[in-house]
Amino acid sequence: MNLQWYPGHMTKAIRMMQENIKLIDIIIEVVDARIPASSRNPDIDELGKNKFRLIILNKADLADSSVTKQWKEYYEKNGLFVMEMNSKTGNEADKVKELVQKACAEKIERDKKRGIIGRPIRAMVAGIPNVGKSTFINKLAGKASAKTGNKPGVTKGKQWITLSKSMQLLDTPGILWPKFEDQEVGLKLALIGSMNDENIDTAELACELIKYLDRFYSKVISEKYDITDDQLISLEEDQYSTPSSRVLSAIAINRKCLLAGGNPDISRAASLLLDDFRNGRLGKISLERPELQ
Ligand SMILES: Nc1nc2c(ncn2[C@@H]2O[C@H](COP(=O)(O)OP(=O)(O)O)[C@@H](O)[C@H]2O)c(=O)[nH]1
Ligand SMILES: [Mg+2]
Repeated sequence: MNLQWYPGHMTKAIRMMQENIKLIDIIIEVVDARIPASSRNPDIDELGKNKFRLIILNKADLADSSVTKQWKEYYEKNGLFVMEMNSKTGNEADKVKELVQKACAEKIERDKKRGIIGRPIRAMVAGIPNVGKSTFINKLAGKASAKTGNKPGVTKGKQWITLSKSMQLLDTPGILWPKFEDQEVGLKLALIGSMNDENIDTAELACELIKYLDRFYSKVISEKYDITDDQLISLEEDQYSTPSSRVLSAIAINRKCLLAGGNPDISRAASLLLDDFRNGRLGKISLERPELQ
């Protein structure tokens, strides 16, 4: 998928959001639990300032659960309702519906005082591309009622999905765009695979991942690819190498990613590492922590 956004798309997306926000009580904002800050757009705070709010820390199955817990506490401190979730294989739809009712308790109470009973809560899902909005909607609806895939889906007209007698969901999610101005944000979106790898130097990206993992998950790479300290020391003979490029060389050698002359194929090793990370084969890893925000 291509995450290039142009001013025209952004304006159109904002207009759509503004239009749809008028119709709803609560915004359910889906973010990627591995990078909750980078997969959010702070404009949502302005757009949804008069709405109830629920943040879904989605793809929690791929994130470090202790860090996800910290994120939950962090956003709750900021007055938001928060839930971690695995929309793909999890079974948490009822819990979401319960939390929506809880988040909207004030409105339900207000309605009651005015003699309005049983008016359903209307919700809209929003988030940047690829965080799992469609998968989440499908899970909530209990059938394949929203398009999933790696491209933001386009649905014509407004359709409501009735989730229960007390909740309706707009079937078209609001599309937000990432904050590309920030290099770190772009890097993290690339790491989780939300940007097209075509225009990215994968070896450089893999080196960034290695540096981060070395800091927070120090044994993960050496254990996964059987790299020993002795092997890394022997690779120091290459005077142009850096600590992370030596790790990439070691991955290439140990996984037999070799060029015709027998030298390590760094770019293949980089792709292998990124692929293993993105598919959870390095374990549950979070790339952002609230204390570093
Ligand atoms: N592991 C995991 N993958 C997920 C989860 N939710 C969605 N996905 C995957 O993420 C990709 C993007 O999902 P999609 O719903 O199309 O994202 P959208 O662009 O926000 O609508 C798809 O390959 C989904 O299968 C989740 O909770 N866990
Ligand atoms: Mg979608």
